[in-house]
Formats: sequence, structure tokens, C-alpha cells
Amino acid sequence: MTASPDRIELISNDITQLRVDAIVNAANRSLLGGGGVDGAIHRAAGPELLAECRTLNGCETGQAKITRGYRLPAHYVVHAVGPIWQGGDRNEPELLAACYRNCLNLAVANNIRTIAFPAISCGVYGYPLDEAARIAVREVRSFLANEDRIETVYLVCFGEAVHDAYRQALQEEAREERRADGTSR
Ligand code: AR6
Repeated sequence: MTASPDRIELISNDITQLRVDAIVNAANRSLLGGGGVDGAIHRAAGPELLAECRTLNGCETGQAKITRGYRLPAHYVVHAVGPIWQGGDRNEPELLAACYRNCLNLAVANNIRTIAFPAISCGVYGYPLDEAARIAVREVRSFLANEDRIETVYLVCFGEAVHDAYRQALQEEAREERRADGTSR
């Protein structure tokens, strides 16, 4: 596990196993389940999760909705709909950034103190990993800088490539910050 001073931790694990207040689901606009992490979360949470999702009337890309976690160790699931990568000029970066911000806003509104994110859009939706990792790290860091009610954000690395992309993005951000502070070494 790689810790960084600002309450972001990289963790290599199956997100459905995490004992945190909330896990984020990389869902689709129907919110009615799918493959990847979405399928894993629905299988682990049990059919009550799908029943609650049916009441939500879907979700727009870039937005997020919250449900209970049912049989998961996590109390809540925040369902976020990431953008499908279409080359980068269809607002994908803004939509992906909005996902992270909207999940974190929902977390604060629900007194969630620990939350774990999968690499939204980086599987079936085809978002380039390095770019997505940079967006995730930037959004989470800037949110945490202004919000102490969130204790820890876990960025879940399912596979070595995801872990490398996040580690790199965290290092870049730290370098940028030192430069901005004028303490660059
Ligand atoms: N724990 C943590 N991360 C996981 C897990 C897991 N159990 N399983 C997969 N990942 P994806 P997307 C990682 O495809 O790209 C679904 O069908 C995976 O390695 O799950 O946003 C939805 O219903 C990758 O890094 O989500 C949508 O239709 C990341 O989770 C569509 O896929 C996201 O991969 C959403 O596509």
C-alpha cells in the first residue's frame, strides 16, 4: 500500500472486499448492472442492490447516485457513470473529473469518511490509463485540500498497470506542488 501525505492511498485489492464506508461503482447509465467492477459489486452485494438501483431511474454520464451496500462490507455504494473514451474531444476529461467530484460530494453529504474508487472508465470504457489516473489524482487531491470531513480516499489498483499509472500521477502531482511552493529540489 502506498500512502501519500494527503489522505490518498493506493490499494491493490478487490474493491468488493474493502471494509470502508463507501465503495464507488463504475456503472453505466442504466444503473442496472453490467460486467467488470459493476458485475463484481452486484454479485457481492446481492439482489437487494439491483432492487434499489431500479428505483433510481438511471444516471447521466459524469453524475453519481448512492445506494446502500447490502451484503458488502461497505455501508454504501456510490454509482458513478464514467465517459466512454471516444478519442478525447467529446468532453471525456471533464466528464471523468465530474464523476470524482460528484462521488466525493455525495460522500460528504452522507457522512462518509472513507471511500474507495476503482479506476472509473479504464476497463470496458477504454479511457487511457495514464490520463485517467492524472485526472483522478488531481480531482481527489484538490477536493481533500478543501474538505477535512473525508478521512481517506483509496484508489483501488486492479492490476499492476493501474498501480503504476496512479503512482506516476501521484509523483507528478507532488512535483507540481513543490514547484508551485518554490521548494523544488
Ligand atoms: N475491484 C476493483 N477494481 C476492479 C474490479 C474489482 N473487483 N474489477 C474490475 N476492476 P470496468 P468502466 C477495475 O470495465 O471502464 C460495466 O459493464 C478494472 O480493472 O469495470 O468504467 C458497466 O456496467 C478497471 O481498472 O468499468 C459499464 O457498462 C476498472 O475497474 C462499463 O463496464 C474499471 O473497469 C463501465 O466501464
